[in-house]
Amino acid sequence: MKRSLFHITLTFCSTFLLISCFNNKEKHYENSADIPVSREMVAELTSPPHVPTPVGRRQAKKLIVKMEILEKEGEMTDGVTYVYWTFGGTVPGSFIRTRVGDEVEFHLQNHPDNKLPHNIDLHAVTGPGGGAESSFVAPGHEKTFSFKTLNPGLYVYHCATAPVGMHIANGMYGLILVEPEGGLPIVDKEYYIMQGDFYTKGKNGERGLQPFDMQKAVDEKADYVVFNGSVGSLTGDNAITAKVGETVRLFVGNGGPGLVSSFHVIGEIFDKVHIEGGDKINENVQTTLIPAGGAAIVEFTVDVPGTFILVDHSIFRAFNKGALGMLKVEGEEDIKIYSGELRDDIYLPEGGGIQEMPTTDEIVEAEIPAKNLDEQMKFGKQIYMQTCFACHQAEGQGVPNAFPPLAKSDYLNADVNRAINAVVNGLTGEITVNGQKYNSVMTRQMLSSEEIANVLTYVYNSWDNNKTVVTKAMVDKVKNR
Ligand code: HEC
Ligand SMILES: [Cu+2]
Repeated sequence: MKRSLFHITLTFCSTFLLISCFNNKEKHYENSADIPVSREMVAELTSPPHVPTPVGRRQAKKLIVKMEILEKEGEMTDGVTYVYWTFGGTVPGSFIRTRVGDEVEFHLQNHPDNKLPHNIDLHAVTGPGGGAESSFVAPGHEKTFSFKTLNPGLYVYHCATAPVGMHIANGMYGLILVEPEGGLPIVDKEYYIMQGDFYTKGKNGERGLQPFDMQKAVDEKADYVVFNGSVGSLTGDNAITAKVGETVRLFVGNGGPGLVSSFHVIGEIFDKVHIEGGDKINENVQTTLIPAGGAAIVEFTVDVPGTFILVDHSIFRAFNKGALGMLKVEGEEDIKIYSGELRDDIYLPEGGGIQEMPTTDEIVEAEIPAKNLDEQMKFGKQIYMQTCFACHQAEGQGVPNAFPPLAKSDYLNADVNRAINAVVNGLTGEITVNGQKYNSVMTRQMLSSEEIANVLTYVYNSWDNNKTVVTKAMVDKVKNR
């Protein structure tokens, strides 16, 4: 809701801007490409729900962005883990704040412990692939490219490496804000929120490390729909906060990969919405649509205390799949505006977003040599689920045109030493598996001989393969060849 104080602040701000325009001899450029840059500066990057300091009235600069890609296990919800692929270690990735005319020098770093090559497509870039073509980077490498921010707005960035949908589904997206000259009007609180849909082998709530499920992703049947990468990332102690009378600005993005968001804050009306993150401002909005690969800036003044619930108003996603956050507002009641009985966490009883499931927790084994085939299978499966499944998939079915199948693979079954060698030293160049050609790169897997023996034994004794038992001695022999 708008209040007179808000108007006064606005009037004050515009007067201030007018005066500063008179004092400031800065030329106005019709074409953003002509804006000169003065000096260079390392960009402040923040993890959600925080955003960097506003650009204010600073001149356009050469802005150095250093973004590190990390593949890491994280918690989706209680008892459920997932291997996220991230820009900067979080989902969504680090927030980048620029102004129009900045010359961004982008350094994309792929951590040496990562397993896959990645790249970045920033929707704020004018150029082929949004930077994707120039930023394709292998583990242990860094790629640099540069671009000028021509259009103000709030833009999505994401990984665009094949299979693109899978990289996005694993969390590879974030927001980059390009502020207009002079900056956006100053508000009291700013936050960064991004929705994403996740597809796991097990159902919502099923415990353990859950691998990505390609078929569910293709069918757009999400198990989790969440804000900021996991269930509960914006609830309870993680809630965002404000005080009565403050103006809140939310930078809201939607990484997808599949679903469109109907963003709504229960008990608030957006005073302003920068529709789709662009220049056009709509006023007095209840729910705003945020496309996959799109964003919006919403602003509102909070008038009464309480807990306001952020949801995707496709409501089963909020209460059953996790798309639920909280804004906690402290301050004086105002019974003129709202007289009702407001209680903290009023939606919690049905809003945990977690369906309790019977647990089948697996015990994590210490690294001791396997005593028999049963143990080899058990240890091998664990390694497979941590290391190989990201590419070859949970049932060894692979991903068409990208990762060959290990299930019923003629290539695998024909030559055990060749398979050991692929895991020990990596594999590149054209190969044919079950009549399909693949020409890609498998990086060498950093595993001990014992682990390689176990994982290959697991693979050979699963999915209709030829039941070869691989021993540590066989792996050592290939290693010492
Ligand atoms: C980063 C993705 C990735 C990971 C992780 C990965 N592989 Fe591969 N794998 C590939 C690719 C790509 C190829 C095909 C390489 C080519 O085209 O030359 C391949 C090929 C193979 C092959 C031979 C082809 C076939 O289908 O039989 C075997 C065997 C294999 N991988 C086993 C494994 C095992 C076991 C693990 C886990 C320890 C693993 N891979 C982890 C991407 C991966
Ligand atoms: Cu990627």
